[in-house]
Amino acid sequence: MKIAIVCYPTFGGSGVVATELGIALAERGHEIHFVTYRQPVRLEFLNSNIHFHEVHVPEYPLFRYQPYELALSSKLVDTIKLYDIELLHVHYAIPHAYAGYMAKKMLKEDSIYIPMITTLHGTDITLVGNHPFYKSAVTFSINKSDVVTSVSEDLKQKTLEMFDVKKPVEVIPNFIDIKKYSNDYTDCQRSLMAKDEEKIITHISNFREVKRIPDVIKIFYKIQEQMPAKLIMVGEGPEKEHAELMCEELDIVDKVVFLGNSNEIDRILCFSDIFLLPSETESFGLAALEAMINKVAVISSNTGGIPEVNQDGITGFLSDVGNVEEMAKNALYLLKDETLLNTFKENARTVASKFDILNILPLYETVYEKAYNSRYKNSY
Ligand code: GMT
Repeated sequence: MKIAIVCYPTFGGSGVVATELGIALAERGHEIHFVTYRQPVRLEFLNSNIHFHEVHVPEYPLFRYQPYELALSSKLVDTIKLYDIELLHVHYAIPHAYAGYMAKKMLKEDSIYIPMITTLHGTDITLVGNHPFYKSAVTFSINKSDVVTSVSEDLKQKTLEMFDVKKPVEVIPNFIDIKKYSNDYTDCQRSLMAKDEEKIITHISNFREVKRIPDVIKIFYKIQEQMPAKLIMVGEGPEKEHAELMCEELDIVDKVVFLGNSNEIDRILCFSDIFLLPSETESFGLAALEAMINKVAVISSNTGGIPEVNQDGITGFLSDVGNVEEMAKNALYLLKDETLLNTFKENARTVASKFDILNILPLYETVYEKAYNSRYKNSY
């Protein structure tokens, strides 16, 4: 099929999922067209099956806010017509589903019927979408999507609770491309990061408030009080400066490494012992899944969709949001017992394997076919 994918191109779960999905679909022979304002970070190459169309928003002094939705819907109409695109898949409802619906309506004027799949990723429902200033438009664009998918059962329930949704919501979990992780790195270069006796704790995120970055530092502080350890912080975002300041105040600067954004997270995870994800809310926790496939045990909060990924007492431990005491205790319990830690690491890999893209991709393909076959009965 010829599919247009709309996503955020930045580091962040929804963009990563959309990009990896597009790449995998292209490998299976579909023609994929990414439509967004910058080339997605995980999209390293373009070929005859993978195209990228940049949305430009011309600046005009009259506008206090530049109209991205308008530019996106126009770009979608032009791209869909030019490449005979058959299906539109938008990731993250705001404002993509809204712009996608406008594109659908414009195309209908030319008797082009394009089905739109909207994948809900989390904060588009739980944090941003639920805001009274956006809620009516988000509800409308969800209901005007031809198929709505959510990345976890928990997110589906939250969507149904928070919005007046008239469409069925199908759960298609996030995934991992296991073949990319089939060769164990032998060049882990652990010694570059830590001394032999030091345990390595890792956190990867976009450093937004919802990730509870201060909890990451607090948990690590308690760990390093009891054993030699290093904390690797990967990512960029608004909470990073505060985190660096906290490390100075706690006098642990020499034990914490801030690496910034990275396209090589598997190389970092390869030498990690524990992954910390104490988020306030998390629809799925893709970062935890990426850690698990790299055989890293996960200490996380028990919020949102995380329990659908990290299994308590098997792949790691889950605690109530903010319970840093318990999270540190659980981390130390694993770190102090090498055999137990190794069992959890192996379990993490086994559980993560169930989310292999080969199991998940056909679920999207089925949804695409269904939507395409009923394109003349689309929601308008
Ligand atoms: O805040 C983030 O982690 C980014 C955000 C996004 O939309 O890019 O992530 C959300 O989507 C990911 C992919 O589906 C999920 O794994 C994350 O759990 C989810 N984040 C939240 O719900 C906070």
